[in-house]
Amino acid sequence: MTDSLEALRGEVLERIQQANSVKELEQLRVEALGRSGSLTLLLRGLKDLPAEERPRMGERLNQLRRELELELDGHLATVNQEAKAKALAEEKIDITLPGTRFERGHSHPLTLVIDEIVEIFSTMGFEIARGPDIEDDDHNFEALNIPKDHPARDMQDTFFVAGGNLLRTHTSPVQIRTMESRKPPLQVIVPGAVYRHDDDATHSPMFHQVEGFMVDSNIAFSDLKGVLTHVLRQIFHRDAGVRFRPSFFPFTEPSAEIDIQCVICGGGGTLRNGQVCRVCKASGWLEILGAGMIDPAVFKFVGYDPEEFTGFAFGMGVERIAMLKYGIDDIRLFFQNDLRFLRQFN
Ligand code: 2NM
Repeated sequence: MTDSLEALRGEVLERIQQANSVKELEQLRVEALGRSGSLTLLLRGLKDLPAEERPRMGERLNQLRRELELELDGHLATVNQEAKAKALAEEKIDITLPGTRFERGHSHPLTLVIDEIVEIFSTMGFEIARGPDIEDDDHNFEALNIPKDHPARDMQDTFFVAGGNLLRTHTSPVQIRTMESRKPPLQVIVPGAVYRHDDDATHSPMFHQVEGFMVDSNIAFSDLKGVLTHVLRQIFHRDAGVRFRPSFFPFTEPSAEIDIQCVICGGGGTLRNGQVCRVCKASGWLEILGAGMIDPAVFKFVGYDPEEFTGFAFGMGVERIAMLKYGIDDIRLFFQNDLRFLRQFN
């Protein structure tokens, strides 16, 4: 029995040393010290010994049980400690690492130009109005003195939607709605998206305008000239020449097209290398604005007395201005969302 005891002691102590998990150690405890464990079996064998040997052997077995329990507990603590240290090392957070950087966005180039134009007019006392992209025939055409057979009404230019409505082809219907609901004096600009059936390097089916008007009891063509000359010089940051040419719009009379001296060649029509300026086609001038004195027919539609009020109105294309300002030769770049293009405006 002494031999079995020593053999059991050696085996269990070795297995305790080799165990490296809580689970293994608990299993070992059951196998060695449990109710049907090896040590318990030896204890049961005591009754077969001669009576005088039993107390001594019993005492040795109890001693071994205490020794093994101590070893098990000790090793269990070591294994637990090691597991904890390992978890801590693996889960360590380095709070000195830099955080995830989120890229900061910025305004679209067209937004930059619209904001700039709006700011210039705001400084002169103009308010900003907005209206629906989907309009009716009355506000988009009829009120603006555009007759039923006018080429601007051609199916090829206008996008129609269900119910006889259409996508506004200019922001003028907002001017009409403003005049319908309010009385002069009024100084209003209307920035916004407009839609025309057109698609090439200089035309997009959706583009942006800033239109506006000023109506009061004594507005003259000289007011139009002064306001719009100032605005153009502000937009292009130049002491550039400004030129007014007679033109025609159904909604204004008289009407003008307004040019600014070419921002590329400076008005000379040729580049420094002697080649002709392709942007102004060697003319030295860029058409940038349409304007005129609001036609009495428009005033009658909105319920103003043309004998009491006069006013001027104007319209400009935002994309064209942005292309000239930034030297962009294809309008489609504004709508392709290519970050290599857009990031240049950060
Ligand atoms: C332009 C050119 C000339 C214009 C006219 C009006 C309204 F509604 F007051 F009659 N709004 N905008 C106008 C006049 C627009 O764009 C080239």
